Formats: sequence, structure tokens, C-alpha cells
Amino acid sequence: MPDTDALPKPMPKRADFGADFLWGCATSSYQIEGAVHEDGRGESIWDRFCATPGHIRDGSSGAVACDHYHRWPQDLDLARSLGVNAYRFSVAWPRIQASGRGKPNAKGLDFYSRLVDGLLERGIQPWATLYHWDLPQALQDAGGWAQRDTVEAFVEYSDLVTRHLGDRVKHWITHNEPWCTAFLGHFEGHHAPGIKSWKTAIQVVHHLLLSHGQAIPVVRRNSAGAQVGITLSLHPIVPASGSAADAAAALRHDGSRNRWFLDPLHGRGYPADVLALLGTNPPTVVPGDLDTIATATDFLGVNYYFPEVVADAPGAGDIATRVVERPGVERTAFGWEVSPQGLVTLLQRIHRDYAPPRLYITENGSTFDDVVQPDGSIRDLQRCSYLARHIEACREAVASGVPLKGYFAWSLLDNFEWAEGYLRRFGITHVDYATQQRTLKASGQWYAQFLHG
Ligand code: IFM
Repeated sequence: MPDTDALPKPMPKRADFGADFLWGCATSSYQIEGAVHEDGRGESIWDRFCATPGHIRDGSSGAVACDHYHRWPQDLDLARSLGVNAYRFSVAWPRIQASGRGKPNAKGLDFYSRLVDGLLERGIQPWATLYHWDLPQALQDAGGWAQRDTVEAFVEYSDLVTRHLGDRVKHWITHNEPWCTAFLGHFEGHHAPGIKSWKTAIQVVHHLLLSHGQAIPVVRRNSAGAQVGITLSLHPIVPASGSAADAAAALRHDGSRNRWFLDPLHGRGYPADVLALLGTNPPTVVPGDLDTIATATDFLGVNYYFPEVVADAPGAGDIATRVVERPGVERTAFGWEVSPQGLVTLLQRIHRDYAPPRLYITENGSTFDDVVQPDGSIRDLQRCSYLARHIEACREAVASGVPLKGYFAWSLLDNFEWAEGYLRRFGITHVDYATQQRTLKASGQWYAQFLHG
């Protein structure tokens, strides 16, 4: 058991939250499943991206990952032992349609069907994300998310998945973190498909949001009574100094990081101040698109990791901002600032400015350099503390009136952390990748203790 003396006081208690508050863990297909050549799965953009030397820091890929494709019963048992009542996973599009279009692959659908049944048998509510970054490579070859045709392909895929699972899955997330898909994948080029074009990234956001809006009625038609939403990666934005220039920079940065997604999803179109900065790079928007994007949802999923401190940076691209490091603050091994108070601020701001009907923390977690002790245990007290303090932040947000209804820890398992490969561990369960042995870390034990009250 973790040394609870090292944890902040007062500790949050499950009873501080309503009985219907959801407590879960989150994962995603490419990060845990492995089995990339099995049962008719097609190639994804991440398979292709990982194959190029230099893209992934340790030269690895998700080809085996946590071998969850074969070990899912054991992983669901683990989730049950924690005491979670919800589990968030994603469906790998290339398992359902190897080339991204056409007839569904029965074996792919069956895998998720068994997973969903396994969750329900264990009393765990399934939360399915339709897109967590593993686009079929064939669609990328035809232009990927930069092409409007991919919107139609996504809706067709969403139809297939929700027809098959919609009788049992009643919580659907269309996209995970469209900012990352667009900007890490198409501007910074650190993620698949590795494109470096600001103009493309801006167009990709539009197609992602449009595909979200078009998929909603399809999901609702196939999954009676389901709740549908989208998950955004959101950040409180803090000016680097008290100067007017940094305050203006923070506003611009908030515009591209947060409002660029929140505004159109809530019926306000793309923010005028950011559009004005885009010059020759505004997205191509067809009449009617913005209404589709603003289709009402049942909840907003928030992935929260860190605040961003922003300085004015004339000449640095269209937005002219630079993210700086606040000196002397606590950080994770990734260098991300640890700020539970930032979560309170963020949730209160979303509630005040956009008022989505319900909010869920669909991811929150941390990576630290875990050390396996001679007895095999992992005493990740920093992650325990991170978890406890962020849950306490959720309590504070709820107490202030935010309609926050659930929390999903990222992640159930250590897994493939994209461009970082296996160098970053976010799990509350340690995975020995050589043996595939799972060991609950102190943070996992803490979460179980919290959940069991
Ligand atoms: O691992 C990722 C996940 O896929 C998306 N959200 C952030 C996590 C940590 O970087």
C-alpha cells in the first residue's frame, strides 16, 4: 500500500461525490492493443509513421504494445478489481474497415463486441471513442483529414460501429483531442501522418469537427438513448508576465488552443480574433458546416494535463506566441507543469463560458520515471499525489457548481506513448513489456483504496 503520509491532506473521499459519479480508466486502441496484423486489421497511419526511423524516440511501434488484443479479459479483471464503474477505450478504424471504406470486417467488430460484453459482465460501463488517431493508411493515401471525403468515410465507419455495438454501448465519444490530430499530426509533424503545414492543420480541424457533427445523428439513430460527445484537450492559459503584450498573447493562444474548438462546437463559429490572424490560411467552410458542427451534444469530455504559460513572440507564426516554462514549479517527467488548481480554473471557465450540459474528465494523468523495486513493487508516490490532488480539484469544481459527472484516469496500463514510444509511462499499472506482466503501482492501489471507500 502507498505511504499515505506522503499524500496531501485532506484526502478526497469517494463519498464526497454523488453516488452516480463515474469513476473510470481510459486507454486507446493503438496504444495498447498490438496484434496489428491479426484478423484482417488494415494498416493505420501510425503503423506507417512508426516505420520511419527517427519518428519514434525509441524506434518502437504499437505492433505489440500491451498485447491487449489477446489479454483483454485479464485487463478487464484488473479494471474491475480497482472498483471502476466505467472504462473508456477506442475502436481501431482499420480493424473495422481495413482500407477505411466499404464492407465491415466481422472479426474486428467481434473483438469490440466481446470487449463490450466483458465490460458489462463485470459491471463496468463501456465508453467508446470512435477516433483516437489510428486512421486507416489508405485514407491518408487519398489525402486523409485534409480531404473533405474523409468526413463522409468517418460517418460511414461510425454507422458501422454504432450499429453493431449501439445496443450495449450508451456513451460515445466521436473524437479524442482534435487539436493533437490537427496540430501535432499536420503542423508540428511529431505525430502521424507527419505533415508540417499550418494551412493543412487548420483545414484538418474543420473536417474533424464537421465529421463529429455529422456523426452525432447517426450514433443517436443506432444507439437508442445514448449520450454522445467529443473530447478536447484543453488548457488554462496564463500570461507569462503582467505586460499588456503577454496578456494579448495569452488571449490569442487561448483562441487557437481552446476557443478554436469550443466556439464552433457551441454555435459561435470560429473565433473572429483568431480568424483575423490567419491571413491567407482560413479554413474552407461550406455553408451549413458550422450548423452541423454545433449539433447539440450530451456532454463535453475534457482531457486535462497542464496549464500553458504564454509570452508574446512577434514573428512566431500566425498566432505570434511562445509557450514558456514557469520557473520553480512542480513538473512531471515529460516537463508538464503539475497544477490541480488549473483544473478547477479550467472547469469553471468552460462551465461559465459554454455551459455544456455535463462535463467528464475523460483523461487526466502523469508520467514519472517509475522504478521497479527489488520486491517488484512500484512506489510511484508522485503519481499518487498527482491523482489525489486532481481528484480533489474535481471535488472543488463540483462544489462550485460545475456539472462534472465523472473522472477517467489516464491510463489503466503503461502503454505506447506515441512519438515517445515506451519511454513514458502513464499507467497506474506497470507493464513489463518483455513478459507482459501487469503490476499495480502504488497509484493503482491508491485509486482502488479511494474507489472502495
Ligand atoms: O497518451 C496520450 C493519449 O493518447 C491522449 N491524451 C494524452 C495522453 C498522454 O500524452
